[in-house]
Amino acid sequence: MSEILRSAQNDRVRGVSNLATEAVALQFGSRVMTVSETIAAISTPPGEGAIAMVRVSGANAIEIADQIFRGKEKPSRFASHVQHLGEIFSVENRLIDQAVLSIHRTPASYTGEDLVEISCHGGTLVTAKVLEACLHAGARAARPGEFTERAFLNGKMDLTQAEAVIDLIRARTDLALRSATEQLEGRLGDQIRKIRDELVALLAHINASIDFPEEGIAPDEGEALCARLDAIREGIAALLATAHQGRVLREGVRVVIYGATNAGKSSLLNRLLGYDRVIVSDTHGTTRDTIEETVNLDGVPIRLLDTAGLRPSESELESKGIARTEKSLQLADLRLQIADCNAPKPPHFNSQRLSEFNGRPEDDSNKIVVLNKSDLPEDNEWRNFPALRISCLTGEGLPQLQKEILARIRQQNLRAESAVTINTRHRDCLRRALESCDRARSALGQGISQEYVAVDLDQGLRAVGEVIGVVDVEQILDSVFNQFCIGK
Ligand SMILES: Nc1nc2c(ncn2[C@@H]2O[C@H](COP(=O)(O)OP(=O)(O)OP(=O)(O)O)[C@@H](O)[C@H]2O)c(=O)[nH]1
Ligand SMILES: [Mg+2]
Repeated sequence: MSEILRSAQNDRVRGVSNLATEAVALQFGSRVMTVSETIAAISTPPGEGAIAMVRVSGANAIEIADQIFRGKEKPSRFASHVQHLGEIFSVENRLIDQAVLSIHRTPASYTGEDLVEISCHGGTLVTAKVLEACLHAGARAARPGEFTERAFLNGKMDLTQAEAVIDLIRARTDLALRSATEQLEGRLGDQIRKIRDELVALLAHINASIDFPEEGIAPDEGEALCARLDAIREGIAALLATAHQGRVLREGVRVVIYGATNAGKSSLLNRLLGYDRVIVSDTHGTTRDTIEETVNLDGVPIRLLDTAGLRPSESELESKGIARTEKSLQLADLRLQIADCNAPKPPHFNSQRLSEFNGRPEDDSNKIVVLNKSDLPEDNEWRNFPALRISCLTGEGLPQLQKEILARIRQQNLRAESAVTINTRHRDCLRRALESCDRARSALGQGISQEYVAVDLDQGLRAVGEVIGVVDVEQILDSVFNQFCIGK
């Protein structure tokens, strides 16, 4: 590559990065204004507890602490990050509670702003009064997730890290927790930045060849560009492939128990849960609605669904329940079809892969057939029938069933092996990025004008940037931070 091309490329790289930074500043315009307001919220869950915490963040946070706190010293004289015992007073000068207060000076705080944390006694009224004192002293009530939003706006974390905070709070298994922790540490963000940097460099190269057409792009260089783009596409596709696992980590594997009435569906749910969650009785059609509970099976979060038993029904109520069963089955990752081995085989049961419910052909790949009540004599119709035999009464066969559930989950690649997984928002951005890269790749391969390639790459760059919140951030901020609780 000639000197002039190289220097032009460097200019371009700078140009693209500067453009991205400017975009952030411009689009944050309205939010930057609101950031100067001081916010306050109760950061601990509602209800009674030993301790509750009220947080205040913003330019006036320490001044507000000075107004409401009385101790040996004023909070404004405290060293950062050191707790002090004192008393909280209302604006009417009434004692509210004894409390421990610490200040965290900007920028070394969670939000990046001056932050005050007040730990008071965990009564509903006490906490509300401490918050009220902060609001009277000049703070405004924080929106859900606003503390973390400020951390993001102040550059303390990228968007994927902010989202990891929610995942961390909601994690139900060790693996989900590890995944959230790693995302919080920035592992996903690092991978996205790497892809983004490569796209920026590639785009810069192509832009340089547009600006200096006489230099052109040599044929062998064209091949190298294609190879670089292919590598970028592979990186995006690899991250996209973790979407399924990400959903499982966040939401759990959907396992639906279904079958004829009285087969023992509710009994199985109770058995797998380890306690009596659902009513069990020998009346056919006991369960009318779908009931969902989560269990942790060897580190995999499982969303177990008990459903209304399948049978031709005259009752409108029961038909509604059966319609819900059908809907759950459509969304299932894994289906447990259960039958009573002591009763005759229901019509269509698993024969010619026809659905027991509607007689339509069925996909068997994500189905485990279970014969329940193995403690009772087996009806002749079930002789040699291939199915897992269990007894919800004695517990026989249940360990094997659990093993089979885990094996199927592994088979379907639902179990996350890698701790870096993406969520639905990331998937949407990365899908668009991949599409843009695909368009750029085919244009590049066909020798179509470089301008078109550059437009596609630019779109890809923006879509990748959205994942970490580098461009066009405003519209996605609300959807991210609205999921938080107030005070986080
Ligand atoms: N002997 C024996 N009885 C069982 C077993 N599992 C369940 N039952 C009995 O079978 C009857 C039906 O059990 P449920 O769990 O309510 O069955 P279900 O499939 O949820 O029934 P519906 O909700 O009506 O569709 C109850 O009387 C249970 O006690 C088992 O393994 N052995
Ligand atoms: Mg039931």
